[in-house]
Amino acid sequence: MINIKDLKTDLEKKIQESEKMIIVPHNKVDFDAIASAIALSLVGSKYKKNSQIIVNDPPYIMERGCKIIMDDAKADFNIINKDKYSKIYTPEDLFVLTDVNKKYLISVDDMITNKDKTLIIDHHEPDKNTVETNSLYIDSSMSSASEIVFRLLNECKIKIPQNVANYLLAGIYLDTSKFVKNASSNTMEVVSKLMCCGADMATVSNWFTEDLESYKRVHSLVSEIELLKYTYALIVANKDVEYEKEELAKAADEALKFDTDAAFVIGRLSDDIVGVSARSKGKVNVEPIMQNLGGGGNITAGAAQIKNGDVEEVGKSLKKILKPSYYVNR
Ligand SMILES: [Mn+2]
Repeated sequence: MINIKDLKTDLEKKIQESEKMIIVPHNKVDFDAIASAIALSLVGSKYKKNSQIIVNDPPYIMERGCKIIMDDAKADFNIINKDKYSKIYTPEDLFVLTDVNKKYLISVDDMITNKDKTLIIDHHEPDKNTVETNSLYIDSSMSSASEIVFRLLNECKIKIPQNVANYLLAGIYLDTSKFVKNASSNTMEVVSKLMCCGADMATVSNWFTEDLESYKRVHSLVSEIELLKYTYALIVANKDVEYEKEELAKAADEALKFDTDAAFVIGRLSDDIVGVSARSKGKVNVEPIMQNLGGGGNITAGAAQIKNGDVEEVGKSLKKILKPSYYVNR
């Protein structure tokens, strides 16, 4: 658990000592990353400091809803790519990472050199790839970075405008899988307060409508499901089709709708990389299974990438690994 007062004191001090604040969400921004980033720049505004949000994703990989938010926000907030930022970069800039703490998930890793000028706000566990800083505010008991940043704004007594309230609600809605996972009573209290700021559930849920083509691809993956021993489910995709990591993850989520405790989806991500996505309902720990394939994760979700792998070969080795010993004793 983090102390929001400590976070407020630390961030405000760092903002006051810096010319500008550079806010860094993870690559392939999602609602939680972009919403928490936009909301954070309100803290900069309180101190009349210029803040820039770095989004370096090519537009074609961006989800429809994130594009809507970025278009809507660009009148009031500075969202720039790495190229544009490099023209105004100075080593004294304050970097604030949100919804991310790993070096390989951000675009400006090479520009962050001073750990006293770096602060991290996140709800994902740190590891050896975490960006170096003395200001690490990670709270995995929180539903989302949006929830943490909402509490921070509240602590700073910053009024949240209606559009930002909607973004933060979208961030929480995404990371709780529509209030099903990790939504504590505290989370729902934040949701209620956001609605008092004018956030509207219908507007936000409309940002989550799916792209039909991607839906079809995910569902054709799910139709390949094979139920294995010990109620594990396996999907081995056609090796001639290239998938997005997110599509494999969605198919694994879908597969859990059936009578299975854990689902694994294997598909080709690029010419030479095979991806594996794993999901569990909680009885099976998928983390060590993914570690076996060189990846990682937690009990209910994990992934691995195999360089120069073959989809079918990975399927065979996974079948050998799947033993009842991965059931968590309760
Ligand atoms: Mn998040």
